[in-house]
Amino acid sequence: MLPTIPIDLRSDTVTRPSPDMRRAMADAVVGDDVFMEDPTLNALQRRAAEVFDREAALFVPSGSMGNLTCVLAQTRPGQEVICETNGHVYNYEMGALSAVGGVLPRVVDGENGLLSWEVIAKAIRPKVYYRPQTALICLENTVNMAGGTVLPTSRAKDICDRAHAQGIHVHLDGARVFNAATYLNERVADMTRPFDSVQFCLSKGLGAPVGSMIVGTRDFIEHCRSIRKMLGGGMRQAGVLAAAGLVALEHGPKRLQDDHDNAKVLANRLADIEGVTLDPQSVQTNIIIFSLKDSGVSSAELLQRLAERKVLAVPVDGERIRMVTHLDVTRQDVEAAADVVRSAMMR
Ligand code: TLP
Repeated sequence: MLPTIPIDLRSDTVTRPSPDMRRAMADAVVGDDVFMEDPTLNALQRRAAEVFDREAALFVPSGSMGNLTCVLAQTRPGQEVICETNGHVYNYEMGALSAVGGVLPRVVDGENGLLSWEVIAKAIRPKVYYRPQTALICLENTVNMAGGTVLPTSRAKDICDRAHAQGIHVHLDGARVFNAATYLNERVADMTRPFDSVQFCLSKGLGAPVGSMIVGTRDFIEHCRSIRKMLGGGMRQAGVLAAAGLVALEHGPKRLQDDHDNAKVLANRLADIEGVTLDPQSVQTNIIIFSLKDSGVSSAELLQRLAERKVLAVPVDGERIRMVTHLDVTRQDVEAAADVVRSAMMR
């Protein structure tokens, strides 16, 4: 039987606020956050700092603005930022690094999206006065376009320690860092301690409608507050959003294992379909990327057929498709979605 309402596997950004979250938003006590007088927003920022064991945190409207704010706070025009070839900050943020920050992205290939010090070290510029200087390394955890792969904490620490020894800062695009923490069964505070700055999203797996957080030292966050204002991200009665963020931060992480389990079920079923290339073992969190290479079907064609049958996903390129599980997708949904892919592959 075909699904009657769309099963939306395009992203974990598509979730809708739960009734509890909506109630918290409606009841939120608010004030003007440019005056730093929104009690609910201040509570969210205190809570995020506490969860990450940091001095301070700042609410930003999006993950992209969070990343850009952290880059601007730690670089000068003409300097370089090392990031992975398929990294979000390089590929999906409108080139803001260069367009707004005037910095040069220096992209290097990771293994399954994961960088190591050996790879990074080769890209670090010599300290010669006429060469652009490496100011920042940007890591991602989980790695979205590698299929939600997880960066081991020991590797992250190694990179941070060695970068710091050379005076280079390290930023974590932790849009889905709670998914990584769930996979590793570690605390986000322990996983992210060595980073100079961390951005994480409330509006992905955690289920809030809007918003990301930056965490760091008090001085760093005060600097980021000015940059956020410069970028147009100073908000007024943002407590209505922060109320949703508080619910997301308290309850969101506890249920991410369900999304990972559903992704595994989906991956196992997809891997069984003729024409689909996918190693289900490679699926660690809530993102699945499968290939249609050699199947004779392009990703655009299959996506069209899926949409006609009420299953939504996104292309990675001409032959690869991404599916993401989230709180608005059930076990029955992923089973149904796999059946739909099977029939759509036949035409
Ligand atoms: N990712 C979105 C798309 O932009 C691709 C998605 O559907 O996965 N870092 C990472 C690792 C992300 O995956 C995203 C969003 C962001 C940053 C940006 O967050 P927003 O969309 O809030 O600006």
